[in-house]
Amino acid sequence: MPAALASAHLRTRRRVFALTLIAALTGTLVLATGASAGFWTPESGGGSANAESIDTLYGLILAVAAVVFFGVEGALLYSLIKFRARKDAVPAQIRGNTRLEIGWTLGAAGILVILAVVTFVMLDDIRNPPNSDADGYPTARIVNVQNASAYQPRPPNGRALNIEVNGQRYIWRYTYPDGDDNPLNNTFNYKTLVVPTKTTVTLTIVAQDVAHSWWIPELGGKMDAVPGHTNFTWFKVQKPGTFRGQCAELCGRNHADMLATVVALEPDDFKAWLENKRDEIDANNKEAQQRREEELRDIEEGDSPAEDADPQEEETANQGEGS
Ligand SMILES: [Cu+2]
Repeated sequence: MPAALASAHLRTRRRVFALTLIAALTGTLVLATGASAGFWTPESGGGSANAESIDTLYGLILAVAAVVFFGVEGALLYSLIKFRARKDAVPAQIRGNTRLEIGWTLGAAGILVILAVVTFVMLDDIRNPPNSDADGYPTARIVNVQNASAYQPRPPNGRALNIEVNGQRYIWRYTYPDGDDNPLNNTFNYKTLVVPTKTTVTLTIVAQDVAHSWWIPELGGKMDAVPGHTNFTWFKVQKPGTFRGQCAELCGRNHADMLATVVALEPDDFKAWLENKRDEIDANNKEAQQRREEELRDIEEGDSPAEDADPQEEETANQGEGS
């Protein structure tokens, strides 16, 4: 019976194809979680209202989309099976159904309008930072950034810890405010952004060489760091913790090394860390100054400069890992 054999063979091949397809889809879904954020929705968990709102909004839209998807696919599968072709059966000849057509057009439009309204309501929490908690780190009024071409969102009381994030190949530099107008004597750190909890942290994002992108998934969306342009974002962490991210814009050969970490400390611990960092930088500057003076003296006395007097050393001495 060659015909029966051939059909059995075809069935086996179809089954293998279906199983391979399912395995491939499952594999893609499982592997994708390792490469991106959470399984179904964006990451959150730092307690920052912007990240939480993005996550909630995403979950909401996913739920509505799931209801629509399973509804449509269910009706489709039901119809396919119930009304499948049968020998000698002539199906009912139906042309259009005005009520049904108006119904699903209005239904779809209604769903979109509701989603749009909910999105705009929640956008407020995503864009605009709240005030710091009463027991947060003491903050100052945000002053206007000169030449900024975008509006910097502020908390209702106008006060936040405003830190400058500077993207440079292939490291992030963070500059902390110190209340005076001279940015050259500010405390700074590389790689790790240490912040206080319960405090609204606003970020002024700039780039020094090429375009980078600041992204800590658990603390909200990405923000481009573009040379000659200032961008803004913010977050507010409720509990101490470590949040990891990376530059999200291909910026050159070592782009993959451009990691970013945010470490949130209790306000008192943050204060101690900041003072410690300040002292460390002062000590390094003093040492560098001393070395420069020694070199100068050597030159004046006619000796050649010491061999270990590397002018770059001062710079690298300050680029500690921090925290
Ligand atoms: Cu980069």
